[in-house]
Amino acid sequence: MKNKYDNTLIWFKIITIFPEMFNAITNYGITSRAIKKRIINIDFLNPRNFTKNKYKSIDDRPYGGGPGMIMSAEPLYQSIQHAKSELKNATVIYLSPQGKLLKQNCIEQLIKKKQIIFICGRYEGIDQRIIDSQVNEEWSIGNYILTGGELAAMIMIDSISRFIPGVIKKKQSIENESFSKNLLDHPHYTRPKKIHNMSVPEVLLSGNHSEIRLWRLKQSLGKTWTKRPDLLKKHILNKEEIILLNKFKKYKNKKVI
Ligand code: 4HQ
Repeated sequence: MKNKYDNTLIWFKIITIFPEMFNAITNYGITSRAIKKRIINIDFLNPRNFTKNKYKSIDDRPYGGGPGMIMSAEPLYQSIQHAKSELKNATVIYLSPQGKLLKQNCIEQLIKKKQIIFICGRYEGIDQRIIDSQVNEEWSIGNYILTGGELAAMIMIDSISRFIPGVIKKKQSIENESFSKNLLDHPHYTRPKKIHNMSVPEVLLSGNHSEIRLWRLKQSLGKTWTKRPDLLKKHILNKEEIILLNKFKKYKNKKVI
């Protein structure tokens, strides 16, 4: 008999001392729906449950001295072994500022993995021997310091999930998006036609689909040129786009764009 878990595309196991934080993705929005539809599966292992000491402490002072505490190796090691025994083909990911910087094209690669174990560190980080012996990939969500890896893991799961076929209804709404093309999205408008004396660009009400496409592409190019010139440099402009961007530049001070 085909069991109801068969269609699960990605299995996530998260090693964290704060599993409740993940309610932010398990209980809300599209990620919550993806779990209910069993497209993704998320469960947790708390290293505190693998401690052997009386106080269930998961941290200790750093060898060599210095401020802060380090997550002890043993409870993490036990958690990872347990996780691996359930997900036999898993990639083990540690979130840290030392990791590879996460970009949209990385997300597109990560969705190919079927099983991912995330290690969420707290304090000053985890014992290096865990990284050396257990971790397959280190990822960073950006060049800033967080208080723990949980938010970073949630960001990774969130952005991976929305890329899985069936999680977001319209395939087009994923493909259309900025980063795959190194262009920012065009502006969006919805009803009503007028709010507080501000109207919707006439062309969007015209029903002329080829004009609408050109307008959106021009806005998209113009916005990227204005706000993210670094992205635009990576985008190879075709003839049509060169003309549209020049048009945008020409009128940018005249507010008729
Ligand atoms: N931390 N991208 C330190 C991060 C981080 C990041 C997570 C802080 C791990 C121990 N994680 N803990 N940036 O700043 O992923």
